[in-house]
Amino acid sequence: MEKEAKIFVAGHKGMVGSAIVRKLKKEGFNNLIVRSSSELDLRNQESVKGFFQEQKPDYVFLAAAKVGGIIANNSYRADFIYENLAIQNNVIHYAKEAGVKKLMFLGSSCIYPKLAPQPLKEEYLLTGPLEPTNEPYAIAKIAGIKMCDAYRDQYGCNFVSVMPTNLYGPNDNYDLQKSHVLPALLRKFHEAKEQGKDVVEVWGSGTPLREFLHVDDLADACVYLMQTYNEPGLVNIGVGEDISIKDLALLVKDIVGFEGELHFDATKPDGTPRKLMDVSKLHGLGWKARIGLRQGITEVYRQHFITETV
Ligand code: GFB
Repeated sequence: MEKEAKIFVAGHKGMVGSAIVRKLKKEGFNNLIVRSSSELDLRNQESVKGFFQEQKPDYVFLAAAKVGGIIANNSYRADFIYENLAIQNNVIHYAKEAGVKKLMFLGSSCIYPKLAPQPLKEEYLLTGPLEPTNEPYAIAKIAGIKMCDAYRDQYGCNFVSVMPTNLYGPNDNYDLQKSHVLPALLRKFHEAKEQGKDVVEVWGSGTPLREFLHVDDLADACVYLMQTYNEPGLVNIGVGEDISIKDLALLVKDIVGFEGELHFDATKPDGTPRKLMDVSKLHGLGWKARIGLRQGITEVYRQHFITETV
């Protein structure tokens, strides 16, 4: 990727897109194109067609998506499949029409079968049934991977797919009904501490295992792979270590300094029992995560809850 290349970061206001923009700027890429959803509705075919015809970007990071935690995925099932399919259909197709040199499609670890062997190797894609709570989102993301591969096969497009594990970092969503577990726990423990509460509710049994990657590490990996990786299929982006939701809750409790108890709410779903990425392909490509979980959570906690209130 040349420093003066015209790079479109789709979804630049989200946690992932904003981290990619920060990373690109830091690396000296200054010819970035960004559009808010009110300026360009990526679900609208005509708008996306017009945008690509006019702008003709050289590179595209497709980080725009409708995302959310386990309850949001399960409650807005139609929106998750429709909006994600619409966004990626439009962006991938018109990127090809505009002659984009390379496009990176970002998926998710939930594309793998619910009970796949662990750690999750890239070749486990489409080898078994999906986790029901996020099946519509996963199906859309699987379609995105297959679409990139089909455009590579038929039209010779250099479109690549990367699958990040569960992410956290600046610009996350802290809405307790829609967010992922980490921002939810930070908010719940912080508010419980502020309000002098004795108990914090943690959804599910606490036994599921999840892997967490700081979004700055993800952005670093994406920019690195955009410059070095040109293959069909997919590559996992993760840290290669996981933690139980109970231990994560205890870690967040400790970082926040909450002194009360945890209560596990069994009426809420656990989701997939485990989804640990196999990162040997990624390591073989020359990239490793750097930000440790305690360090990353501590930074995010300070940035979001401490800095903003002083
Ligand atoms: O992060 P999360 O919502 O999504 O939940 P998934 C992870 C685990 O944390 C589940 C538990 O077992 C939740 O029950 N959990 C405990 C909580 N307390 C809370 C809480 O207060 N809020 C939330 N949200 N969870 C999503 C998928 O799955 O992960 C998406 O639905 C996507 O499609 C994303 O793949 C990365 O890891 O289960």
